[in-house]
Amino acid sequence: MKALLLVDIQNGFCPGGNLPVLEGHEVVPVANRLIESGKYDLIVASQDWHPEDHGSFASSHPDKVPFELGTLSGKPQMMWPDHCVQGTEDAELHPHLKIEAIDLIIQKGLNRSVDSYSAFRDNDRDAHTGLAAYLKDQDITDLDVCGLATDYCVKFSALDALEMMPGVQVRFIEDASRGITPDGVAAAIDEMRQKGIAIITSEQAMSD
Ligand code: VGL
Ligand code: ZN
Repeated sequence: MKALLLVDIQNGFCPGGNLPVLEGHEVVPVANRLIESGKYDLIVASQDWHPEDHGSFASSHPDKVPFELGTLSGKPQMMWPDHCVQGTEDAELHPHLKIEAIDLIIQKGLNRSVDSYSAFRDNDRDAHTGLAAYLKDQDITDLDVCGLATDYCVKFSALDALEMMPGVQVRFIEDASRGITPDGVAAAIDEMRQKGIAIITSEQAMSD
């Protein structure tokens, strides 16, 4: 059984959003082709879903500006611009994404005192979203991961998939993903490959 995990394809991470990823919207048509390919038994999407005073926001810290390193609950934390606040347009999945084909949406980042890049668990590896148990329950043997942003939520989701679901083949779909910085993307791809995640194109994903 094969599943596709679409990570954070939200307005907030596309041009015009509050934490825009360069060309972020370009993943949408690719994701739609994957969805419509008929190759997947299950399609899951994650949604960054923060309270307005989330501790990862620079605005929650009097002396911090966005993209500066700070701390959250005593641990190093990148300070982000306010983004994907619950109930705002910024937090909505991209309007052109084939949302009706998505079987499950996992919301994350709700707890203001810890960030949650991965769709599987928070950055402290403490609270689980239930996604790993759900995918195991559905007898998923193969998981393809893509979306936004490659160097944060996509990478952490793919690595957690590998770690939390031993035996599941995990692949990263490069052209269905975009990242925040070029260096970050290169390092993320290296790390994923090194840890056993196959780096593939959407063509490959749809051909086998
Ligand atoms: C993300 C930074 C903060 C992501 C989410 O979806 O990659 N990055 N929150
Ligand atoms: Zn976030």
